[in-house]
Amino acid sequence: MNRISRRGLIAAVTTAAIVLSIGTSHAALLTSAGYSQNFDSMGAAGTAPPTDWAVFVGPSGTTNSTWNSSIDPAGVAAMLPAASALTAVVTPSGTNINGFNAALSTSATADRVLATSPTTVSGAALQLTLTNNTGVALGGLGLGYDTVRYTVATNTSGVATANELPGYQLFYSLNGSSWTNVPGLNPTLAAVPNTIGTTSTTASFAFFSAVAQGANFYLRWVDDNAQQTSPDQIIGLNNVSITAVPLPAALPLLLSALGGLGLVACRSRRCAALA
Ligand SMILES: [Ca+2]
Ligand SMILES: [Ca+2]
Ligand SMILES: [Ca+2]
Repeated sequence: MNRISRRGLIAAVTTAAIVLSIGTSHAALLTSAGYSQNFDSMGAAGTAPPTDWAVFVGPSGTTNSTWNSSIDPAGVAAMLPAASALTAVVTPSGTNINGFNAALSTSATADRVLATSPTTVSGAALQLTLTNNTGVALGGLGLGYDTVRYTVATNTSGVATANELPGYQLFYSLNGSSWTNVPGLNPTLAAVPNTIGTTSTTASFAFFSAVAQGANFYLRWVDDNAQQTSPDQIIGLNNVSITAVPLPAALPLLLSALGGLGLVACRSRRCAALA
């Protein structure tokens, strides 16, 4: 191969790599030491999320009334990569289907937050791709994250009206195509009120099936596009921390994980059995 054709090949490969990188994310490793992301590496002007993160949006044909009482997993599976870059701002406002790189506050502009304010379609999602690199099969996850509440949602008369589905609902996928909701993490208005502030969530959950060492899995924090307020209450994700719940040593850890879910399960008929 002569020098010119080699250069052409390198250019072609580079171009292909750039095309492939648009709208895709690269897996980060989940080790036994855990995973954390505070989004501060985006800086004040960054227009891309960290490489292991990506913004997804509902497909055309969906609307703000697609999800009014619940977010269906098939609808989450149908979401598509956002078409454009993040908007870097200090204080997010209005609607923005591609997501914001926002400051935590005007007095903490180095503390960056990945924020959403879905419009037009069913909603927006923040996706994290991880590879199980703990050396053992994974039975579940311990999770911590902050939901930053930037605005108070109001109706067309300017009266504060809570979104039908407040905050982010968490879904996970073990194959990148089908998605499972973690019902214990679906926010209530008490947990994510229609006020300005930050909600810190700490929980754990078990996967429906173990994740093998070396396998990828995916998390999506999904923000419904509310029907009755426009824009939605603008929210963002900050300070994500994830710990592995390994399968072999699983019993005590999984029991504690199930215990975390039990806080919610206790509202159901199984409460008596768990108590
Ligand atoms: Ca941050
Ligand atoms: Ca919303
Ligand atoms: Ca809705």
